[in-house]
Amino acid sequence: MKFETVSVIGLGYIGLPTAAILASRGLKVIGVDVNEEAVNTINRGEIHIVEPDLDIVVRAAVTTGNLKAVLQMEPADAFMVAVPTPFKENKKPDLSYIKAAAESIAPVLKKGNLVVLESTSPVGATEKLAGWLAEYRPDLTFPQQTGDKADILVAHCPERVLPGYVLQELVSNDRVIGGLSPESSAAAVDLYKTFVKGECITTNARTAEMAKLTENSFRDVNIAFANELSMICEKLKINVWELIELSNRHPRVSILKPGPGVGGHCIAVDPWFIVNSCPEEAKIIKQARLTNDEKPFFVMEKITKAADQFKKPVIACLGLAFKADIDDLRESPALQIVKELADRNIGQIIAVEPNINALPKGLTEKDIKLSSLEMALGEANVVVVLVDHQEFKNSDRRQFSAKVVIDTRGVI
Ligand code: SAJ
Repeated sequence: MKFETVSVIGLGYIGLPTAAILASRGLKVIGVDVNEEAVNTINRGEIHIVEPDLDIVVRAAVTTGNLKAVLQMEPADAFMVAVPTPFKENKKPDLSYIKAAAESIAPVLKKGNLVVLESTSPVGATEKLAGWLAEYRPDLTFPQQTGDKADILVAHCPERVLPGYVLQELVSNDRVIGGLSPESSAAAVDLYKTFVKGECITTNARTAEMAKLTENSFRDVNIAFANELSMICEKLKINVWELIELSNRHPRVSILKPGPGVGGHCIAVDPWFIVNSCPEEAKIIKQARLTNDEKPFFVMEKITKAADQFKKPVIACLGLAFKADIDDLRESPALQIVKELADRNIGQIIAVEPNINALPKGLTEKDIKLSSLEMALGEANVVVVLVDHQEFKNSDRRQFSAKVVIDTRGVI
């Protein structure tokens, strides 16, 4: 199948890079977003998120006229849905953004169109999306009704890119493509082959949905193992970093790194989609989530105890991002720890985050200073390493001497 115009719905961390890459391959790309500021920024050839080299690709795509951002849906040959799929308070998946996307796509749908769901989704979400489209467009047929004879093709192709490496991974990663019909899978492969160098492997939509959730749950379970080890080692007075290094010398052991908890909007969220659909069966997956969510509190207790030794504790917290060398503070355990420390009122808190210029909302209201590494280390008596940013790894170790150091990332 040949595609000339592709609409990408949701111009965030996944949608915008995907739209820009498609445009760089000569396709006409219409990016749709509800955020007017984001739309205006993109149309100026600029970006509203941080991702290495994305600005260059977006500027080129806008300048050639192949990428434009709009607020209102327009007709296209294919629609790629890359909207958020968060969970609600009770950890149940919130599919309202997918439903809203279906509502906006439906009026412009034409026979022969392909709709691909890219958002990480609970099993059954692609069927739901197709169900909503069918409800809004009873004049068209869909794969769940007429299989390969359907007017509209629907598939799931979960994004799998690592923040910080999005542009490389978008092109090089293999893609799992799960159509609601074989025709839908084949059409989606044709679309992804325009920019993916990795293999495009086809399956059904439910397996594709579960594959993505499985990948992130696998990582979550393995990080939970490392985090549990770090808590065990604390009790047994063993250096967990040395322990892991030694154990990893075994040819079939490869333990991940403990940290202050698991952040980001993927690994801390997606396993709950499995737990929510199979609560009786998903025992390890659930426990891993609980263990990783407990880790920030374990770290807070350690810091509180360390601060207790000083009359006037000054606590330097190195890093606020959810992982190394990015500016993304979403669901960050480091941010959670810093916020909670300020609330506990245990001393002066100095935050060091080289990747941001100002403290985010939620921290500005609190008694927290944002400072350079040098200034913070000059003033602090307790130093907590929360993120393994390059700046911290490369710092002069002498600056840490005579301080109580709590290194959650094994940097120092
Ligand atoms: N972390 C550790 N120890 C480790 C590895 C990670 O504590 O050994 C922590 C990080 O510091 C961070 C969290 O886990 O707080 C998640 O970071 P990450 O680098 O493992 O993953 P994300 O969330 O940036 O991206 C993941 C990736 N999934 C997998 O590697 C299986 C990515 O490929 C997905 O596309 C992405 O989720 C997503 O969008 O779902």
